[in-house]
Amino acid sequence: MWKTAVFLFAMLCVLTALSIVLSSLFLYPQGSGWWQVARNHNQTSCSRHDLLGRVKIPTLSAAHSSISITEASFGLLHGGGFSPPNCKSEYKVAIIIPLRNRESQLRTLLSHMHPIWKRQLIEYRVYVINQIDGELFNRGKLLNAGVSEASKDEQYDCFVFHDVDLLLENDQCMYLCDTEHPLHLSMYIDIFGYKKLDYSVQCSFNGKDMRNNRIMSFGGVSMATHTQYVLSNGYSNIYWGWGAEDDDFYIRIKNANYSVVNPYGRKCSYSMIKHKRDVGNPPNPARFYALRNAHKRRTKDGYNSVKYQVISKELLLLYTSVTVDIGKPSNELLNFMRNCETKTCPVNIPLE
Ligand code: UD2
Ligand code: MN
Repeated sequence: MWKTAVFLFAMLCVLTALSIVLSSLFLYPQGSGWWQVARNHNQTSCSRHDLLGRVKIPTLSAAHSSISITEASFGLLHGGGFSPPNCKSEYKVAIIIPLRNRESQLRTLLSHMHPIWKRQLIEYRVYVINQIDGELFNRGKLLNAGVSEASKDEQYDCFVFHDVDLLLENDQCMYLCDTEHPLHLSMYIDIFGYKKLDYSVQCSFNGKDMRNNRIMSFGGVSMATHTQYVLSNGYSNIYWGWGAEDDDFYIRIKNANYSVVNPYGRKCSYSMIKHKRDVGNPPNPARFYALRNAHKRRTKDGYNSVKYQVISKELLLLYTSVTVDIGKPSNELLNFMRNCETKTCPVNIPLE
């Protein structure tokens, strides 16, 4: 009796071993052992068969319907993150959205973009960086704070800097960084008649004219790897109010010896949600002066010097919400800005 039991047990062991060897030979042929199966499942690079090409831009009410919010949140991790279940994404991407008082646009953006990002099979998480009320808006400083806060959660190797009002029109425009160069995705926008934005021609970095009547903007949606961001020293912190912080970032990138690329061309076209200039974000009168001197400040003022306080951090269904106090411009800087508005800008711009 016990002999039969031992025999059956031995047979079971042999059969199990055999099935493991065979499955590792046929199912996982690249020399991987069965013990690596769980890991290898996730090591496969992602094939993006489910992309649709052009996508419909939602109306406001459609974007805010419970169907579209449910679709957007489906399969997301708490805090607005996603990891493709069957393959490995090339980068860990943090999508950073600077925000103040534009919650309705945020809902439209995320209900439109989450399904696209999921189809793109990228590993990502959305961080919304809210500036507390009251002072002049500062997009650059918020983005620096965003990179710093996201980096406390994970070792992200790719960062997207995303305006809240830009809706992508084609899901083949991939939100993946390039190790060689930073990317600018939002070069074709409906409100500019899809005229290609220009920043690369005749940009002189020694303080001469840099605009030459072109629609010049490096804002909207841009991307950098962690290394590119650190070597460029991120955004300048001194642009309070509207304008030029994006072009300053471009100058930093060029000074760090990178170019800017857009591998997807016109596929990366966007619709901008209609909006007026916000209260608390008037055009910064010192912006052109600051831009002309951007190359001089870039090592002292930027990601390496950003100061802010985290007021709260919440993991919500569609995003991680980080509210920060980024302070306000010093009296010296405010005086400088006033001078630029009324007279000419004084020579040295304060760095706080
Ligand atoms: C352009 C740039 C933008 C930025 C800005 C100058 C493009 C497509 N966009 O946008 O990236 O460089 O010029 O500063 O070139 N925001 C709030 N609340 C506010 C103010 C701003 O949430 O009170 C955020 C929001 O994410 C918004 C972004 O900042 O999308 C840029 O502000 P904007 O949309 O008013 O500026 P716009 O469209 O001229
Ligand atoms: Mn806008």
